[in-house]
Amino acid sequence: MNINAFSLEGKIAWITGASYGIGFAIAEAYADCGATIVFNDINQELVDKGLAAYAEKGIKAHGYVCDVTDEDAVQALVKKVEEEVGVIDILVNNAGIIRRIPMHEMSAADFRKVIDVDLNAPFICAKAVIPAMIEKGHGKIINICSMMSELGRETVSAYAAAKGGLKMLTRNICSEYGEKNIQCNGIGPGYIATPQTAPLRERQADGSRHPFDQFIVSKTPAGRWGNTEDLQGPAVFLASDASDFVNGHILYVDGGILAYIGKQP
Ligand code: NAP
Ligand code: GCO
Repeated sequence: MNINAFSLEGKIAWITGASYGIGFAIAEAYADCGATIVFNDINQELVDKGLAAYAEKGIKAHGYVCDVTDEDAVQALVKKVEEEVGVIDILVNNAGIIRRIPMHEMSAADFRKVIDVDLNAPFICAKAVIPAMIEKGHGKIINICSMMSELGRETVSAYAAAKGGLKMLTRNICSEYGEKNIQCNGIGPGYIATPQTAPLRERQADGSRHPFDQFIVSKTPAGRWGNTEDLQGPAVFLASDASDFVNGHILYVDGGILAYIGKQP
């Protein structure tokens, strides 16, 4: 086995919404494996925060302000990256939002907003990079899915609809562009400790653990929340030549949640 198949030397990787959290950890791993990092975030403050965090790790990242739901802005960004950095080899659709609101109380505007960021934006970003990938003869697209690509739960109707849709967009990009040597796969993180899930881990007034925190630990065979580092190896694999015949797959990195019926009483 040629271990260099896992190398990302000479590749340009664009990770959306990667100033911190899961996107940042994936970008850090890609840089460690030799890739040049491009990231965007929604405002200059976040981009600056990201640039400082990358610099602290010794990574020279290229950061841009871009709202991934804005097709014109995304097309302009990809053009700029091609001029300033080069053709994107790897796209990670990471930017995402969640609204935890019971469905019967959720406004259609909130529902649409989640679908826009978590489903429409991955379409917009993938569409923007695919033509140059076809021309170059290869490309990797990785969509950050979720447990909610498979499961439902109270209050996350829009998020589950979007992440379920993202799973099928992944399979469709594979179906449509596999013969162009483009691989599109997903990563389905389990419950990962990031700012997005911080409200689910908040300590109670009496200092005890949040009931949802206890629930997740009991639902996870690994017996713990994931951390962002848990996603790094799988993300490198799906970006590298080592996964060239893996296409349309969702790799769940969940400590075993999807395999488990739950603790018996
Ligand atoms: P996060 O901490 O909230 O980071 C997401 C990033 O995307 C933030 O920097 C966010 O900016 C940015 N973003 C949001 N809307 C954007 C837009 N329109 N354009 C550009 N950037 C935008 O989330 P995370 O926990 O690292 O999650 C990253 C991805 O993994 C998401 O797709 C999420 O759904 C998914 N995921 C997370 C978990 C988990 O347990 N944490 C599990 C499964 C899947 P703001 O800070 O301004 O919002
Ligand atoms: C929630 C969580 C989840 C996770 C993740 C699970 O409220 O249930 O935020 O949706 O973020 O996507 O894979």
